[in-house]
Amino acid sequence: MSDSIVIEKKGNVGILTVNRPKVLNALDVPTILELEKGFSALESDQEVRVIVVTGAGDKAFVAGGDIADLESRQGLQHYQEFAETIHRVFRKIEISDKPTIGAINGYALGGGTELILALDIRIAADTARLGLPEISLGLFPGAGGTQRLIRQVPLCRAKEIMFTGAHMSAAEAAEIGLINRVVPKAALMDEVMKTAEVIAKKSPLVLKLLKRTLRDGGDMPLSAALGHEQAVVSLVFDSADAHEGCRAFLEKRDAVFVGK
Ligand code: CO8
Repeated sequence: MSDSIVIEKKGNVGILTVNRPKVLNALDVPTILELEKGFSALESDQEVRVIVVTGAGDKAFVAGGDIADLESRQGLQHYQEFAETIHRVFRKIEISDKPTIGAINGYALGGGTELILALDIRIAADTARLGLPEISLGLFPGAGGTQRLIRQVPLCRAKEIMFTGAHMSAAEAAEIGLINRVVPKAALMDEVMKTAEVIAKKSPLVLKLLKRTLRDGGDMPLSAALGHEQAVVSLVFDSADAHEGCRAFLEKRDAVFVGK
C-alpha cells in the first residue's frame, strides 16, 4: 500500500487518513483504490468496531476529486473509470456494517462533501468549509453527490448548493443537517474519538442490523419498512448481546457486547 492512505488503530476504533496534503488530500484514482483497500482492511478486522475517516494536515479533509487527474482524462471510457471507481468505493463505505464517522478537519469540497454524504456521523472543525463547487469547473457532483444530497437535506438547499457551487461554513452545514455538529478545531479528534468510543462499546450485532434496517427501510414504503423492522427485531431479541445487555442492567454492571 502507498502512503496516500494511512491506517491506524486506537483500541476498537480504526482511523483512515487521506494523506495527500500537498494537494489538500484531493482524490485521484490510485488514492481512491487505496482508500478502498484500507477500508476493507478495517472492515474485516474483528477488533475494529467503528471507522473514522479524516484528512492529513490542518487545512483539508478532502478538497475534492483530483482536478489534474480529471483534466487528464480523454473520452467517455476514461472518465467512466474515475466515476465507476469513486461510486463503487463510496457505496462500499456507505453500506458497511460498521459505523463510520467523518472527522472534517478542513476543506471538504466536491468529492470531499460527497464522501461525507456516505458516512454515518459527521463532526466538523469550526474552520471547515463544505460545498459542491463542481459546477464552477464545468463538472458535475457525480460521485453520488446529486442523489445523496437531495435525500439528506431539503431540496431547495441541495439545489442552491449544486447550482451556485458556493462554499459553506461548518455552522451552515450543521444548520441544514448536512453534518451532526461543529466543534473547536483543536478539540476535533478528541470529540470524534469520544463519540467513536461510545459507539464501539455497543453491540456490533445491533449496530449492523440498525445500519441495514435504516438503509433498506429508507427505500421502502412505510408499511413494508415496518414489516422489515419487525422481522429484524426478532434476530436481535434472542441474541447473546440482548441477554447480556439486559442481565448487565439487572446486575447493575456495564455490559460487555460481543456481536453475537
Ligand atoms: N485537485 C487537485 N489539486 C488540488 C485540489 C483538487 N481538488 N484542491 C487543491 N489542490 C491543490 C492546488 O492546485 C494547490 O497545488 P499547488 O500548490 O501545486 O499550486 C494546492 O492543492 C493548494 O491549494 P491552493 O493553493 O488552491 O490553496 P488555497 O488555500 O488557496 O485554496 C481551496 C484552497 C479553496 C480548497 C482551493 O484549493 C480549491 O478551490 N480547490 C478546488 C476545490 C474543488 O473545486 N473541488 C472539486 C473538485 S471536482 C470533484 O470533486 C469531482 C468529484 C466527482 C467526480 C466523479 C465523476 C468522474
